Amino acid sequence: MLNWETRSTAATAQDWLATQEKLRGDYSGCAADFRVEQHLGAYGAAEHALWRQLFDRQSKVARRFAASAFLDGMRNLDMSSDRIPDFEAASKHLRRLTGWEIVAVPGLIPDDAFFRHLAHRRFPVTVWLREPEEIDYLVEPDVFHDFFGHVPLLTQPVFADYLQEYGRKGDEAMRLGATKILARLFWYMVEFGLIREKGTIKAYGAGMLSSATETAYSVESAKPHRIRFDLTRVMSTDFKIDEFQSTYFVLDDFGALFAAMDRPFAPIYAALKLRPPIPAGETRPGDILISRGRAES
Ligand code: HBI
Ligand code: FE
Repeated sequence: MLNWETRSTAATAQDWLATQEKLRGDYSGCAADFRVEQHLGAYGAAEHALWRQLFDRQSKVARRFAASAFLDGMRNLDMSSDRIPDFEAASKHLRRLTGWEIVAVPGLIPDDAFFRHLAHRRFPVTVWLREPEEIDYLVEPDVFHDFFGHVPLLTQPVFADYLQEYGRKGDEAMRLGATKILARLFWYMVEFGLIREKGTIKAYGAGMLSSATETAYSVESAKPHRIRFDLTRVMSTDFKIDEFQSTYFVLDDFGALFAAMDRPFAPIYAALKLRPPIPAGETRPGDILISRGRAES
């Protein structure tokens, strides 16, 4: 389960921090773009052991339910299961495969900084690891969510290009007061995306694949709706951050996601601002339902 709000933006790290309720990371030493050093040596044995426990559990989940692109990505990164990964080692693989790299960050960063990193093919990964009692539930993204969940797909060229395009759209969305609308695309298609492979639903989203239970739910449960991906439909749809999703959007392939970015977004924002968002669990005429959920919204 993921549970964090989209945070606002600010001119400097200090200004931004002042507006935040309380963030968990240590932002004291971060650069203007929110980068920090990873300090691999600072993780203790107990943290590596917890990583291993999470990794073992989620690898099993992934083997059963993850998209082949995600599993390919795990192999490409040559991730070791027993230690918190070295971001620089993973970045070497990424640079070679897709030109992406990882930058270490203290935790959530402002939207503008986040968008800018993505636009430059840099993925921000949080340095801290959750505590043992948080193994199933986490309030902010940690290194396990960010690395295990997000980094594998960055080895996949089409998805990697999509994510850069998402970052590039950030500036305009902020200018037009449409960050929330754009962020739905991240939520549904990066955190909680499903894809059909030879007729079988598979998961590729970081939010579900870093969760002990939401992956199986997203793929197998009869409760949620599974609706074929449509850009404006996704961008019209509200999402909930503190419970399982009641709707998932399903791709036929990552090419469809990337192709959908090749159109002006400003008219979409303008149109969507004129009407209320579609509540998370509802369907609409015109939806292509891959499976209709049986939970009432
Ligand atoms: N910061 N570290 C981090 N990770 C995120 O996923 C993240 C963020 N800041 C903003 C953000 N996500 C989203 O709100 C943007 O996609 C809009
Ligand atoms: Fe995430």
